[in-house]
Amino acid sequence: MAQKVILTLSVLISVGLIWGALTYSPGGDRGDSGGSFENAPGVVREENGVQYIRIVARGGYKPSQISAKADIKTILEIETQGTYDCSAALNIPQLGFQQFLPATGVTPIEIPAEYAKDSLNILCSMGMYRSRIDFN
Ligand SMILES: [Cu+2]
Repeated sequence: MAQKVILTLSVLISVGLIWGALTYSPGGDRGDSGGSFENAPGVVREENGVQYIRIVARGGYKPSQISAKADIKTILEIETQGTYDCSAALNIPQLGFQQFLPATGVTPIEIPAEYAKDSLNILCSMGMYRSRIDFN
């Protein structure tokens, strides 16, 4: 009888361990929910009721994930730094925006408040490099 109890207990413990291992996800994997995502300093700032988002385009877009405030006039500042790769061929499909950026400089792109919701994808013309802004 005692053996049966011990067997049942060890089965329960094993199941618990396996379940734990399967459902454990190391920090950083937050899926698409945004919410608690922390931006690096200097990426998003607000001045006089306008939100500014700074993205560096060079061999990709950095940062690749940005959390921003929704429903506020937003200006993307796309910074190029001797950018000769295709991240200079900027494409923001949801805004119908497509432009070649200067190799070096800062290109401001206005996002009207009504577009500052859900998420916005920043892509190179081929869709190989990308960044995503989550508005919440
Ligand atoms: Cu590309």
